[in-house]
Amino acid sequence: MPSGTKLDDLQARFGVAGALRFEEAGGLVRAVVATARAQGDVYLQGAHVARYRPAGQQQPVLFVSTRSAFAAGKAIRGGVPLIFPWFGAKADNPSAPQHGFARVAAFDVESARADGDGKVTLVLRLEADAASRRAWPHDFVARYRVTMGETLELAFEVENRSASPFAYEEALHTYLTVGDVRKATIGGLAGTTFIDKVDGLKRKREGAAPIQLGGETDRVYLDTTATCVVDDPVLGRRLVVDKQGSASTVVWNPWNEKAKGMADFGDDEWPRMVCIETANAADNAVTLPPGAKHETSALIRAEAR
Ligand code: TA6
Repeated sequence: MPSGTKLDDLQARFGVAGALRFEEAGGLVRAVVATARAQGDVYLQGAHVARYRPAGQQQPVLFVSTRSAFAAGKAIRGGVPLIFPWFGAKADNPSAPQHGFARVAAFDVESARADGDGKVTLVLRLEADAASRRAWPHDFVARYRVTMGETLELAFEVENRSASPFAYEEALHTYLTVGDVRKATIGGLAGTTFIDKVDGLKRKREGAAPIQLGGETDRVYLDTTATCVVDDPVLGRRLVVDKQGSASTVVWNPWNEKAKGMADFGDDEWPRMVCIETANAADNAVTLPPGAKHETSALIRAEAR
């Protein structure tokens, strides 16, 4: 439970009247963006962007389950979980938490600013500590820049503070809201090789047509820098995910059976979401020499069809 002083201190140092405030919700601290351009929430736990709705959009761009936990040590089911430093199961330790530790780690606020036209930028920071070193024996500093305005810009930078190189995986694990995933199509991945996690990790090649999901889908598309476009005829909009510094894109929907097995996901919520994840995973893991930095960013926007 954050102490009042922590909130008071954050508000005093980083709050911006009419644009950015800090509050406590469910024992977690969140930054709340509220401007003429956008509304959104960023939890300090996991630097988790849990809400984003630009002005003019009736429906939020990001999906969050109504069953999600908002509690210390629990990842929020939706928004943009920040996956680092491994994706999925940890290769050398199956008992390690899936998707690394960053998404439940306590980030600090490094800076915050609001510019004249309703855009808010928050920079959150995570440094290696004894706990992270036990899970992953490397020294790093991670900085996550979240910019909310007409678009949502997420930029995750990792710096190697160790004396030797290290390799890591990462993903901006973005849950997008769609009217009905069975009617939406995903463009941008034609001809791309992917690892099919619902078919024995087989490597397959995507066809030429825009992707339309027809069942549980869990694919890691490799060696792709492409912009993905989710065309949503039900909500009458397209969601565009541009990216830099990312060579993998993950597409995921649990579908009905898998959804039933997820305590923090409503049985009937799966048609309203699709994950388009800006990642570096599997063959595309990042190797950083000592002192080097790598930034992975996604620029997400909604546009009329
Ligand atoms: O990115 C897709 C995926 O790796 C799926 O395999 C599924 O596990 C999803 O992430 C959600 O993982 P989580 O640990 O948040 O339940």
